Amino acid sequence: MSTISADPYNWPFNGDLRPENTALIVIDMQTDFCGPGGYVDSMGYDLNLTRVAIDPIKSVLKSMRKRRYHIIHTREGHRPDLSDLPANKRWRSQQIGAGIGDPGPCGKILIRGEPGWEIIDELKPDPGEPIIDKPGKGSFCATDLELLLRTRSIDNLILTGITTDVCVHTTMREANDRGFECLILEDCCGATDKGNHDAAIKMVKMQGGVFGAVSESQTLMDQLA
Ligand code: C5J
Repeated sequence: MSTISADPYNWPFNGDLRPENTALIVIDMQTDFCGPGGYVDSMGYDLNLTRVAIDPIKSVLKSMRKRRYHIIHTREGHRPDLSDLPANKRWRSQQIGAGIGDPGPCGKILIRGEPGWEIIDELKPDPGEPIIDKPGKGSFCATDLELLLRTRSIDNLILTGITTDVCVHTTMREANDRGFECLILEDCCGATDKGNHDAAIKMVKMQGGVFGAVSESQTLMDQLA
C-alpha cells in the first residue's frame, strides 16, 4: 500500500502507487498561457496568476523524473492553416482582442510552431518525454493520449499546469470518465482568475471526490521520498 495524503481521500484509492502505473501530466505550460506577449497576456489577464505554478511544477518534475515516473506534456494549439480551429472558438477569441491565428508579439496566437505556442524554457520536456498536441481544452479530445496511457498500463494521473478551470479541469474530467485515478496538485496549477482556481479545486472534492483528489507539491514530494 502506498498513498499520498490528499483531500477528500488519500490517493490513489487502491493504494497502488508505483512509477510504472503513474504519470505526471504537465498541461499547457506555454508562453501563450504564462509569458509576456502571449494569448493570456493579450487578453489582459494577470500573468502572475498563471506563472505561480511554474516553480512548484519544476520541483515536482525534478522529483518524479528522479524516481522514473512517466512524464507527459501537453500543448494547446492549432494548425497554421486553421483547419482544426472551430469558427466559434476563433470568433470568441477575437471578441476579447486575442484572435487565435492573428499575429501578436509572440507570433500567431496559439498556432503550432510559433514562439508563443512553445513550452516555456523553465519546464522544457526532457528528450523522450511525450508531448501531446491538442486542438481543444481537454487532452483526450482529438489526440492519442488515451492510447499512450493504455499502452503503458498507466492507471494514475497526477495533473498540473494551466489553467486550472479550463484545460486542467477538462482533462481531469475526461480522464475520470475513462476510469483513470486522478490527483490534482493545487499549487501546481493557476487560473486567469483566483476565484475560478479556488472553485475548480473545490469542485473536485465534492461527492467523496467526484473527479479525484487534491494535494500539494510538497506533500507529494515528501511522501514519494
Ligand atoms: C485556455 C488552457 N484557458 N490551457 N487554455 O484557453 O487552459
